[in-house]
Amino acid sequence: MSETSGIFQGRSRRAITVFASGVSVVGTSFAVYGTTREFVLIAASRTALDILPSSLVASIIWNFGDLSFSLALLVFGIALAGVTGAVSYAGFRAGEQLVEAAPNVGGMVLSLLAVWMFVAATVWSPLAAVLPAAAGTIGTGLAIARSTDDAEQLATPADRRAFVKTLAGLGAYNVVAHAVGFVQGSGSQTDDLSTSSSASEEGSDPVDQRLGTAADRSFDIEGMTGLIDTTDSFFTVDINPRPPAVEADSWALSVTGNVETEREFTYEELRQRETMYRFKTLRCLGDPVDGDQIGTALWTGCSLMDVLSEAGVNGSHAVFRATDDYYYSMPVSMLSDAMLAYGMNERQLPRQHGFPVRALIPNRWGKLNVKWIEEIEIVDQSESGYWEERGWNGMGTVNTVVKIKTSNRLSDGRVQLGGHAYAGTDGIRAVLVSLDGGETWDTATLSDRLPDPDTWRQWKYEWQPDRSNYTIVAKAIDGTGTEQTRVRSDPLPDGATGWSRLDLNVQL
Ligand SMILES: Nc1nc2c(c(=O)[nH]1)N[C@H]1C(S)=C(S)[C@@H](COP(=O)(O)O)O[C@H]1N2
Ligand SMILES: [Mo]
Repeated sequence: MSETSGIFQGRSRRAITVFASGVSVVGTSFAVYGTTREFVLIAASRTALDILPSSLVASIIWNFGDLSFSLALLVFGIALAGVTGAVSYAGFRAGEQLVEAAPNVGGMVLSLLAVWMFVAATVWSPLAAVLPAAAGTIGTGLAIARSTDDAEQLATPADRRAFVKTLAGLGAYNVVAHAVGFVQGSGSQTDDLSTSSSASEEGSDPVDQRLGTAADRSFDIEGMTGLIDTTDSFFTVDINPRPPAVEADSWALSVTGNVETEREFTYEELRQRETMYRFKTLRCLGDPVDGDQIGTALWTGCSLMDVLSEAGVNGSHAVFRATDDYYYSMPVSMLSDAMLAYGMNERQLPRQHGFPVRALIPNRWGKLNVKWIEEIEIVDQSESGYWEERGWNGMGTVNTVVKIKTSNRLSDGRVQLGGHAYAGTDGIRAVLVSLDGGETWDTATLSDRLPDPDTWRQWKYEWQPDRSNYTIVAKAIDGTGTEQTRVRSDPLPDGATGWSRLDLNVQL
């Protein structure tokens, strides 16, 4: 045996075979995800998230942002490839033993069965497991069946070449499978909202009109959005590694439980109802004082309470359930001004924000705005919610916050600070800025209010610097005249509080 062929022998060859076949299982599951709606990696990650300590999970989701989530997925993916590959390999070897007359056939059959059972149990769907199991088995089979008598050795150079070819083939297959998965997954619903509405005349579209108003009232400050986030700049908080893909045509919202008559509302039925347009800010309970998990959009939809009233509400609480098993229970009294949204800015609600329909609950934390909503069950007592089960509170109204988003040097030498401030439906009356760590205060300039109450305002503050170090502090006074508390607290469990600070160095 030559030195260089060592990695194709014994244990390392087995490891390579296991991994190559496992990657094929995961890759194939990803490729068919658009059709099956089940992806073994997502299913397995969800199970892992349920098993891992919730404090750890919460800190992954809240603190580390998108990048760590992708990294976690990659780690899970590699582990899962190892496990499924091992299942296939073990199945194959057992099958060989069992069917001595035709070891390759026995191996293939048992490997197929083993991987299929494993994947089917993970995604909880027998059909979605078929192709991934077949791909894994073929991978294992090709890599093993080529060798001569000795299962662990590749005796001749020809054997080794064949093994390398098999690996190259599996590699190429996986590039294609993953590409198919990405292409299918990125197909989001970005239809123009107005296409199905009657107002199509230039400038008369109610969404365009409102967005025009918002643009007029926005400050144009470098380094920050105006009063409205674009759909792409809007933050996302999602318990899933990838947002669920729901088909509007086969979707319906069921209203069940303690109602006069249980009802189902199709997507089209909801869109036919009287249209409601609302500017609304969302902020995640996990958003730190200086975080970015806050955003504002114009939402289009219909009144949630009208829909519930048609079913006839008898109970005191509503449990919102979503496709991804996320759920929240809220008192019905909290819903009087709530909305079922199917549009975000000028488009249909995008997939990552809850397509086809999400709930919007004024004045509350982002977590109550359930996405991919499927069912509203009316019950007689309060139940819990997804984050409550994981140590969070925050069923009350949002905390007041000032974001110091950007600092710029203007052409005349002045320094410009800019940001947003939000206090739920109370609104923002004033933002005060201190340049000396809170000794003295001055009022910032506020953008005009958006037409709807549950929205943020922009603020800006400009001055000619005369020293190079500034300790900036910013605080808000809400619409009721209440000054924001200076007491600092972390987001967990009640949402962050406290004034915003920024140490600023200015070149003189
Ligand atoms: N079904 C479902 N709804 C959900 C979530 C989720 O993970 N699944 N996340 C919630 C949380 S914690 C927040 S802050 C908001 C974020 O909404 P966005 O992603 O549209 O910004 O959605 C809420 N609704
Ligand atoms: Mo959130």
